[in-house]
Amino acid sequence: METKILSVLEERISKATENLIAIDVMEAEYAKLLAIGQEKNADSWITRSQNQSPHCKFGETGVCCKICAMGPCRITAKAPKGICGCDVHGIVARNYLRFTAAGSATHSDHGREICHTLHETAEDGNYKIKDPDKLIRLAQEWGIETEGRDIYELAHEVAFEGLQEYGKPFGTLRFLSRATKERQETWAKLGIEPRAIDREVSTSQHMTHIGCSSLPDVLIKQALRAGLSDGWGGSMMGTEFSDIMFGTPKPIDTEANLGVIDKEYVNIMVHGHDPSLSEMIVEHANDADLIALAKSVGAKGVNIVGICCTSNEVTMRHGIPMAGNFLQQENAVLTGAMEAVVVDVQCIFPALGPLSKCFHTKFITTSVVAQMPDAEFIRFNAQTAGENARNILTAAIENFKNRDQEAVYIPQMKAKARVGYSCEAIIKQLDTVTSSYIDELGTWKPLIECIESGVLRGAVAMVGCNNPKVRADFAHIELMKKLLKNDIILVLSGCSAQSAAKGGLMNFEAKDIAGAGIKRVCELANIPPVLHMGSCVDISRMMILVNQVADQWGIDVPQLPVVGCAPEWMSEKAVSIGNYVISTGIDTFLGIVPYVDGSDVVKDILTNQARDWTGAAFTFETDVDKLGDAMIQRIEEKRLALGI
Ligand code: XCC
Ligand code: SF4
Repeated sequence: METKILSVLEERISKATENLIAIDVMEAEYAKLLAIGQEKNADSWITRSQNQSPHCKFGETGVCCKICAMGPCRITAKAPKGICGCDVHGIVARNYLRFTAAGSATHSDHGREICHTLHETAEDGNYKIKDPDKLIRLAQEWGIETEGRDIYELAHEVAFEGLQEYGKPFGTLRFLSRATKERQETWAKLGIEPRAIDREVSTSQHMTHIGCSSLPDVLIKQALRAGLSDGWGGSMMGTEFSDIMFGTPKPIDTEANLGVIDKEYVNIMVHGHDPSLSEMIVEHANDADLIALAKSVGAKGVNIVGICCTSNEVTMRHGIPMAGNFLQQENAVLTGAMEAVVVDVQCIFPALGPLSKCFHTKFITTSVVAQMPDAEFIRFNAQTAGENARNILTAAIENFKNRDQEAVYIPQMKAKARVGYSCEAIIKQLDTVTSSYIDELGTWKPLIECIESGVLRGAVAMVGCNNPKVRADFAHIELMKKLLKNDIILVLSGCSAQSAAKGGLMNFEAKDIAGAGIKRVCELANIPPVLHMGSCVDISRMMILVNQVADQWGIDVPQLPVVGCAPEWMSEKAVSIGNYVISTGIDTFLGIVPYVDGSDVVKDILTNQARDWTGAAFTFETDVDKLGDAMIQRIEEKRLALGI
């Protein structure tokens, strides 16, 4: 009897998962690509990561200090203090703060570049204003006169004011006023309201210099502050100003996984984070003369595909297909069908240059911030952007004839995905399904009602990278499936979003693997069960979402049945994000433990004491199943506390 039920169930599941691509299917394809690479003497992250194992224990637990030249000092039972007398808690906390500050600086510098691009916009320039309404709303929010003004003059003033946020001598960040009153008061009371963005990074460096702070709680509070200056400062500006220039994302269909690379076309992979370059490439990819050139070399046209957050940016706005996420970057080259890899900043393997040399692929770097060996450097800047993009496209197209078409191997796997869920787009989608709020268009009330009634148990914001320490994409996809089955809706960004897209979870049909509640919501609202909210800087969208929801619900953010999760994270940026997410009052679950294991005090602050400060804390759990259970349990605890 039992077996019969089981087989019926299994049949149902296998039918439902027809549209999903299983991880072992993906892995079998990657293995084929790896073998192709080995024949060409290419190395890969898999072999390099084996060579690096086991990792240095001192580094891994955070107990090695090389902040001054008396060191490096490594803390052991025999040597419990550094030469200056700093104990293990001070060392671990200082390392943690520096790690955070680097992440905050990286996101924020990306945001600053976007401000500069906004400052370059012109009626007849390379960059224009695509969402003037959003620009006007933001200008009004900042108290800038909008009446009767030229849109570009206004854009330049807003960009200038944005740039001021990086170094203003007095006051705190403008965007803090977007948080709930309770959040603002909590930050003020704790003394972690971020001042100018660069100031928080500099102060973090200052505090960790030899002879400054070594009290762990003081250092971790500064890490929260530096994180907040990213999430509610640099990243938020990156998101808002990108929307103003390139358009605020709305739902759009696309495809994901290596099968989006097309043998008949000139393939160009855009990779990195800053959309200024990729936007230009997408804009010119269909120029008539370039298409003619592509045809003249025997290709059907030009096919742009994305990797990492650059991919998220262009897929959200143009439906450009996603070739994959962080640990997929080498695979895309290994297909042998990539004419050019064009990169901007962040998360680009320096391995791509040497790897490209094993094929006909051109590896083109474009930013002074990210220069690497075996690359062609085409310096990209806002004034010459159109011309730069056309030169890059031309070089890629001309390279098509050098491809060894016989040796090409493109795994034929790709999944459909619907992407483009900015806050504006989600609200609009909710408006279309409910008539009872017709006079309250633009509210989160339908969503609140779904959660309050228990149709949706809660939400998880799943974000972050891949990490060779764990099976690539496995934690992302398994957790998503588990949460969906439990009627917990997902909002995604970064490489987590690409995991979902590659596996088919951003397809509308994926609702069939979800619980009855989510399934109903998906059908009513015509949305997939996991919503792509964008790149990593776009986690700022999630911060706005939860604060507006809390505000309209009339409760505080830490009370919401919502948690954050980065199951496979690896970058400094991810830790900066974690800090601002817990500071915003959202419990955050990490599947990889940061370098803090060496200090029980620091670990306790992050996983425990932080909750007394901000209403939220970290949970570190490397077992995927337990991580999922812990999130579900936390969400249910929050529901119970709310009496819903
Ligand atoms: Fe990088 Fe943003 Fe991580 Fe992906 S998720 S590996 S940081 S691309 Ni942000
Ligand atoms: Fe050693 Fe102190 Fe210098 Fe760190 S700051 S390297 S613990 S002496």
